[in-house]
Amino acid sequence: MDHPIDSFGILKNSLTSRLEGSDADTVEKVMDAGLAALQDRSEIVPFEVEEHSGLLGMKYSQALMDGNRRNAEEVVEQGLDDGLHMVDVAVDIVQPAMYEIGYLWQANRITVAQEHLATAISQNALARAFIRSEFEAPNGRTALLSCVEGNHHQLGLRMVSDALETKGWEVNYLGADTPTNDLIKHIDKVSPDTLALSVSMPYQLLELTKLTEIINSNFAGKAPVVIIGGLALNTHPMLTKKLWGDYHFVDARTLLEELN
Ligand code: B12
Repeated sequence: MDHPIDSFGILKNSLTSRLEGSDADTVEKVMDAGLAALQDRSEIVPFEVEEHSGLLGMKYSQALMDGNRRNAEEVVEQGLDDGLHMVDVAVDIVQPAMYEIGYLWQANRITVAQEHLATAISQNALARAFIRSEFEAPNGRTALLSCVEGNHHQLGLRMVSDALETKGWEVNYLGADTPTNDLIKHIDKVSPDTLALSVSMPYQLLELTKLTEIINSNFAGKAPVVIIGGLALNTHPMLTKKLWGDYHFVDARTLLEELN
């Protein structure tokens, strides 16, 4: 993936070379302001980074910055030793650190390779937390979880899946970017009680719309309960008022607390 700063610079050169006089000046000023905002991290860090959970959160973040898997896993182990539930480790420690990785990538302060490494480290760390978890007895409920077609961000949905599994759900976790038609066939095949869909980028809401329309028409009367979540919905809360699903939850812990 290209850095937004590089892409923005290319866009600026391309636009200004095609324009003349005051049009070119205006576009140049607008693009320079955009570039300056991207370079100044204070302009682009919204609320989530402020929510680091204390020392463990900071240590975990540092371990990701350093690309140090062992340190990251030690932080997770420490959190569990201190009595944190796996979901708290995921939501309070791993998630904010991954958000921070996103801002650092956006600000061109870390490379795509470092971001990939941070994701891989977090996947391992979460797996360690999962195997140390206590699981409630099976509750007879089933969930099928998938990112919508085109969404490659699967770590958050994995947290949701793991959280449900600790509560006794039987989960069918498909991960990233399931083609809509195949997902429909799979819903038909496994008939889950609940379908959990993840959407990270605003444009992926189009695929969510298409998917939920097909579900409503294909499975009329016996459609699964649809739960939606992901960054696209969290950053545009006005979109979440049951436009697509039956429920929306902002993170894995809220889902556990509020889903009946
Ligand atoms: C890692 C990463 C990637 C990896 C993902 C790898 C993987 N295996 O998952 C890869 C390299 C694939 C990637 C690609 C891209 N990425 Co990216 N990526 C990230 C990053 C740094 C972390 C994602 C993550 O793991 N977050 C942590 C998880 C735990 O948080 P979460 O997803 O929000 O999940 C929680 C809640 O949202 C909720 N939730 C999520 N799903 C669901 C579902 C249900 C049912 C429920 C109830 C709740 C729920 O619960 C979760 C757990 O609590 C984010 C930064 C960020 N802010 O997230 C950028 C980010 C999302 N990416 C971004 C971009 C721009 C891209 C690309 C377009 C880059 C490019 N030019 O190619 C592509 C698009 C790929 C695609 N088509 O989807 C931007 C999006 C900006 C925007 N406009 O929205 C971000 C925000 C980075 C940034 N600051 O600019 N990316």
